[in-house]
Amino acid sequence: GQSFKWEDPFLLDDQLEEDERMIRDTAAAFAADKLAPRVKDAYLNETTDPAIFAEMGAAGLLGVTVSDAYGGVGAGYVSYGLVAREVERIDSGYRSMMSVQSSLVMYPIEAYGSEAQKQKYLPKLASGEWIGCFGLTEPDAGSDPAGMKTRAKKTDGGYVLNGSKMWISNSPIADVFVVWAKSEAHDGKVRGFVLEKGMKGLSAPKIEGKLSLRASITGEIVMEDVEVGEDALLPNVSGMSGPFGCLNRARYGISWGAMGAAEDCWFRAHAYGMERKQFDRPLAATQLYQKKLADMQTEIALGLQGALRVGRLMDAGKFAPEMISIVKRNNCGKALDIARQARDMHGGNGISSEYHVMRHAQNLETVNTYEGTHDVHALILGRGQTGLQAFF
Ligand code: TGC
Ligand code: FAD
Repeated sequence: GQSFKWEDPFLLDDQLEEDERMIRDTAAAFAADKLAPRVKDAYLNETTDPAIFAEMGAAGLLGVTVSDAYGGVGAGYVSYGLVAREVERIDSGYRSMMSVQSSLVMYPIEAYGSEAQKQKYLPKLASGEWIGCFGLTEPDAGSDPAGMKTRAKKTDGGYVLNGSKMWISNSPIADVFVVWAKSEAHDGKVRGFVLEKGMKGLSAPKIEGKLSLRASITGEIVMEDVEVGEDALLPNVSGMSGPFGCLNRARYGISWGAMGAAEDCWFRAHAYGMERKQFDRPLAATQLYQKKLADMQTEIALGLQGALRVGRLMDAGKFAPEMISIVKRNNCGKALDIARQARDMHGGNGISSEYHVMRHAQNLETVNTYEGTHDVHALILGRGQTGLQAFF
């Protein structure tokens, strides 16, 4: 019979293709060599090294699903998920940097952009020479992005944009801004625009004082009469399905990433409990400690299987957004619970940056909130099974 591998209870590894395992191993090596040594200081000092983008690009971790004709890897969604898991094993902020660039900036340019836009932007985003950000959320439009106030007004040769975006990953260091605005020339429908650093009237101040996701820089995007040409408009999508199409991909990646952070917490709690003795025996020899380890193992094994299944359906072109809501919501919520438990299991050491688990727990507060909060995904699923929307 098969012996039980406690770290990989359902033999996930066996369910991957050879090329998927190779991409996974590349990401794991990158995370160990380049990200792990940086993370503690980056988090404590709230500093983001922009060089990480070029390093990720060189390792082939940006635009995993984007066509190799434009500098991407041309791999599938399972591969993309595996990269997210390995990167987020180190820190959710690093995975944010990667997933915004891949799913929220490269994906819309590839899926909705003109040939000229694809050729101009995708290779430099894939190499990490350029950093991208995605502006949907506004100060008064978070869970309800359709309530955005940002406007694009038609001019002779293009558009003029006004508005402000809030809580935007990467924005203070971004070269390329994918921004969503209601366009008067298109019946007030939401349209995507690609803006560039240095445009007159465009600024991206940093948001200070975050207690979560501190290794990933976050800012605003302020647009005051930003003039762009017709060539800044993403021509091939109109309406909220534009930004939501990007969110589907990013949310799916997060469902794997959150499990990577949870696995790191689980393995650390396991190792700590085997080593640390109280009452003359290892903590891991107690029933309460073992129950917590069993719960972690169970939720992670199930969560990873769910993410893998959705990834296979995406690769087969057979996914519905509700499937993604199930795994985004469940895996973020479970990962947050696991990180909090791991913090507790480390006792006093659990609050130290040396032990990493509290950093994961703090990060996962954001991960559970962005890309649709835990409760917003419940409402998407409630609507999906009743046909009745309960948002308002
Ligand atoms: P609703 O009436 O349901 O739909 C409006 C239009 O959009 C289409 N649509 C979708 N298309 C593709 N995929 C999806 N998942 C879609 N969901 C909706 C829909 O078919 C319709 O199209 P059309 O052509 O008929 O107009 O939309 P609603 O306005 O009622 O939305 C409700 C709700 C709550 C589901 C939605 O607003 C929502 O998901 N809110 C959460 C907002 C959110 O997730 N924001 C994320 C911001 S980005 C971010 O957080 C990045 S962090 C990244 C990081 O750092 O890693
Ligand atoms: P709100 O929508 O005000 O929600 C507050 C609370 O009310 C939540 O608990 C929510 O679940 C609940 N709630 C809302 N509506 C309902 C309802 N109808 N019924 C019941 N409860 C409800 N956005 C981007 O566009 N690009 C980015 O790169 C980006 N990066 C981010 C990075 C960080 C670090 C953070 C914190 C956020 C980021 N976001 C980004 C924004 C993120 O997507 C939003 O914060 C999120 O969608 C929630 O919106 P909100 O903060 O306005 O909260």
